[in-house]
Amino acid sequence: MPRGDKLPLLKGKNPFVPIHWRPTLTRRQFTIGSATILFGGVIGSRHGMGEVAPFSAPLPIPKLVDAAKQGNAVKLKAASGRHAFFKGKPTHTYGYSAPVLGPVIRLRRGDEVEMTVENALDVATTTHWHGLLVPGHNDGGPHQAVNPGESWRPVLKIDQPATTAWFHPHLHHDTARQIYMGLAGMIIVDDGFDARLGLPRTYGVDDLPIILQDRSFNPDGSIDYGTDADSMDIVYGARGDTIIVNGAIAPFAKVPPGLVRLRLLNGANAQNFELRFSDQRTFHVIASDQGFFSAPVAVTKLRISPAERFEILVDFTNRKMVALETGPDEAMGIFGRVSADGSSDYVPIMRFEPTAAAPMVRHLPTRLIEPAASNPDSAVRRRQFVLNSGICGTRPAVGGQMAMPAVALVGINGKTHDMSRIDVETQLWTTEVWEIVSIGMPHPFHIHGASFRILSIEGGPVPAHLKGWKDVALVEGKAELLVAFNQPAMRDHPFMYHCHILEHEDAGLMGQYICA
Ligand SMILES: [Cu+2]
Repeated sequence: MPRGDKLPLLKGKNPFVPIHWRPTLTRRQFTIGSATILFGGVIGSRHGMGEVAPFSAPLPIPKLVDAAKQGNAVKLKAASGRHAFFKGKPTHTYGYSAPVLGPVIRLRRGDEVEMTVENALDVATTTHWHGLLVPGHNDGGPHQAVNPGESWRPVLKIDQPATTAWFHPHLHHDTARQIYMGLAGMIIVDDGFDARLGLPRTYGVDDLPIILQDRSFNPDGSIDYGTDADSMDIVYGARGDTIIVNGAIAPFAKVPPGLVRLRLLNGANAQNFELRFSDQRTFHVIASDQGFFSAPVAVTKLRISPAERFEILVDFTNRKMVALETGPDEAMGIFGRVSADGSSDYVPIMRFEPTAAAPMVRHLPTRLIEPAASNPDSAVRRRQFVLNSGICGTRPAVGGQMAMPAVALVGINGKTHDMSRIDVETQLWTTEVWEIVSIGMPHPFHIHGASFRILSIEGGPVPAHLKGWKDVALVEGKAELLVAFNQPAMRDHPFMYHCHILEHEDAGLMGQYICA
């Protein structure tokens, strides 16, 4: 266990640097600038990558591992690999049984699945099942390090409503780098409801995994992480200038006309994606982190924060090509702008190209499921958690000045993470109200082994698409969560709660709770 190790050193390319620190870098430079798309130009030239035409590569569809079709035994091998983000420039990466990322694992509710994680890396790792409700000893948190050459074999009892979850490393002080190198994969929990509802569910055809990440690359194509020190990446989290979708830059996806289901996962270290379609069409959110809503929610924009998942239905009946775009990170104020003047503020990250085939699914259901009820009056206790990432000033405001951040303790309630300290004790089958307060900047707050509903944001109402059961929530200012504790965790394998900006987590913005 690398406790007490130095923090990974991060190379500074952070665009969220106050202007008086870096007077020349005022424009957020995505690899795909909207202007270059408009004029059919090339991308990547800023890095000397040569010509990479947008929408020239198909969206990679990770291999589907359907656990039930292989005796409910799933093997994952964490290993180094090589993956060509740029043609002719293979990049050193990490992946699970793949050069980068990993398979999409489908698990059925009611099944017991033996997962085997083999560590073929030259460093220790852990594998956390983010969003699966399993006991602490199976959760894959920082206490479950798997050393190089060793394997870990938890047996997971799957008993939760259908959802889109994911898996990723959680080794304390090395989580951010390992995920940035490529270790992440999606999990689909299936309970049969989507078939009954007539939702799109043909994997890779009208049911697509969309794993959104951002990366910085060096001119030789290598991933730019951990080579130089820049405290700004720790303060704001590492944010790259190139967006990748399932490991590809600006891919296209052929889709059938009619309704297509996208399982969106923000697998970025720190970036909030502000999604919309280039024609600003309406689409429907049908599920968040912990499952389906009672009814689809119509939106034209959707913010997805690190580790969040949303399932959306997009109607391609008009057979027109359309790009999925991301805009300025509104949670980051002036430093989240794509362009300095805010004019060309959205950039395309991939394109959907409807085919001439017949639509597979035409009708949007009006009702989905009846999610488990939640009653704030049932809460047995109220707690407050103050998340501080070490910035003493207020969040950056548009047009505002920000003071030089003072060095402050990174932690929760004034305590930096300590693997030997249990911070909170909860009781099984109870609910509590957790009030989360973000200091310095918005933090995406995640709780292991539990699901919650957002009761209020800044004391006010919650938007419809954030009212479902979740396990991570971006907290700007203050939010109240009603947390349901239905999984046990003992002292030797406690559950974590933490900020999912991975550099914050590694720096100690994390606590531990037990549940019995
Ligand atoms: Cu944070």
